[in-house]
Amino acid sequence: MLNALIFDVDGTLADTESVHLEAFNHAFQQEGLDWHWNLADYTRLLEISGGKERMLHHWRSVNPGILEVDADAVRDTISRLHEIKTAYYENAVNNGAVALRPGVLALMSEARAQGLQLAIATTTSPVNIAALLRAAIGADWRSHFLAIGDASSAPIKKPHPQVYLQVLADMRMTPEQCIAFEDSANGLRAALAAGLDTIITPNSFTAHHDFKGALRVVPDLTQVNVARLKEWHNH
Ligand code: XBP
Ligand code: MG
Repeated sequence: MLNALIFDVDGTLADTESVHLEAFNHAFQQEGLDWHWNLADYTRLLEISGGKERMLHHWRSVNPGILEVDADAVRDTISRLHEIKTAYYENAVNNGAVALRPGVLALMSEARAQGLQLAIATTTSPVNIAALLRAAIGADWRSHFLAIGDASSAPIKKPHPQVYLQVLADMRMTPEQCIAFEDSANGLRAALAAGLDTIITPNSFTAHHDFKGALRVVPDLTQVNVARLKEWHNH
């Protein structure tokens, strides 16, 4: 029985990562750091879920002993960089920098009309979800979702299944009642580890990832409807 659809955010609901990349580079420049991530850097760095974790991974790669020198100062700097980055990203999204991927809104509307619940399971920050969905759905966006798991509620990032397990518990549902939608190998591994059938919609940052175990890999959600999801899910 299919009762709920659980959506990842970045790369799945919308192609947000190029704006995240711009926001990270803005923060580095603001703080006077000589870091600048290009597309190839960022495609590789996206293998680390979570903006703070990603920046710390980069810092340790360019300065291996940095945490041994002054861990508190490093964490303070990462937090400050992430605040600057998130403010820039939120402003860019509020100014229309990102649209939902094709088919997303139609599938969400059809699912709700047929009595299915919607949920979100992401490693991004809560403000980023609100900015994206307020612009795409409207001020009442939060009422469309029965549960939301994000970086603030699930600090252990994908591929750990924590955020999916939390959302399933919040919805009081079993994995068998749900389908997850993801764009990346980390996201797929997290959803599979939570026991979820997973539909993958790759993007330019993740097209090369290994999607073994996905229920389906489709270019986008324009050809996906509730009837087809139920057919795939029940086999
Ligand atoms: C993708 C991520 C996030 C974003 C950046 O999240 O890993 O870290 O890249 O957002 P999703 P933050 O699970 O939605 O694909 O800087 O807020 O982490
Ligand atoms: Mg994603």
